[in-house]
Amino acid sequence: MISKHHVVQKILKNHNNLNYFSTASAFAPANIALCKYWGKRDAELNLPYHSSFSLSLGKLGVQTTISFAQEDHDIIISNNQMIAQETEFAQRIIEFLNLIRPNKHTYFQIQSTANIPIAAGLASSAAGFAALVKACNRLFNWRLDKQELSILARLGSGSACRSLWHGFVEWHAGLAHDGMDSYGEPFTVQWPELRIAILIVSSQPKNISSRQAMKLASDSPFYHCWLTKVETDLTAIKRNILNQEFLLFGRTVEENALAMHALIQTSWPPIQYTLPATLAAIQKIWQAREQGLALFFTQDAGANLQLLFLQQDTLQVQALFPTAQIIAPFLNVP
Ligand code: 2P0
Repeated sequence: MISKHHVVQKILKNHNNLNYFSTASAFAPANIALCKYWGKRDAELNLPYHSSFSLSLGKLGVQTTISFAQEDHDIIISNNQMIAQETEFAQRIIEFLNLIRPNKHTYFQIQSTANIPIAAGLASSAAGFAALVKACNRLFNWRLDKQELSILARLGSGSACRSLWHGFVEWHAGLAHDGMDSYGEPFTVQWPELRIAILIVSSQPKNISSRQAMKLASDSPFYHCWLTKVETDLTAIKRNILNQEFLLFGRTVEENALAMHALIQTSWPPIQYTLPATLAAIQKIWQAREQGLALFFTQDAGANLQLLFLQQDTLQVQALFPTAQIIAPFLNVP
């Protein structure tokens, strides 16, 4: 098995220089998968069985500052709160810092602020690791390109490799054992009228992490069907974006989410992220669609939904879901 350390060494081989800055900051957007990543061929390197495709959330994401700590341990501060070392959150960051530490006596202070609704359970780890990798690139003056940064971010969290860009991003699964061909790539089509809304139906923490749940994925009797479906959906989603065919696009995205949840529900032990409140919202969406509203949803590994619609239907969506936070992912982003 190839280790994360091996991959980091390979990427940084010709990029080590001694001109460190004392502090560096970076922002990365959160991303919502439109064609989901579910199942790993290599759990150490977060290498997926299949490619996936996402939409970044514009200004919603994580801002991270990294500096050298005077203490003899790393200091992790998230949303102005010191995070205890033994928490899973801190451990995942420390494990990542271990990969890039110039020597074992160098420690860091990581200060991150997320402007994503915490309760949404949105992949803040994706934005967090992408922002951390970008900040490290500045701190150490590595001058890595975005593809290399995407690979480094993936080592922290799979979906983080898609958070290096705004807009649509495809994560190529790749075939190589060391994952050097598994990274994000922007799909550079703009869709300014597209809207995505975050609908929080429950702020309860989920009872199983996606990392844990994903380990069971290939035990589902439907895993091989999922692999076929993802391939078809990914091609269709890209075609629908190119043609700006919203009805076909929305349908494919929603089908893909439903298929992922069918997969999750048929793993063993079975997992259910959908709550009664999720189902009530889904039924409301389906009813509105029957009455002619072009509204679709996607659902990550959690109870909350993300709604997809076009600018022209904003008022109707607001009336149906007054608490949803609406994002225009292609407007006012650098
Ligand atoms: C995705 N999810 O494509 C899928 C869909 C959730 C549902 O990627 O173990 O935090 O760090 O590679 O990326 C969430 O899992 O998992 C995720 P790791 P990650 O966005």
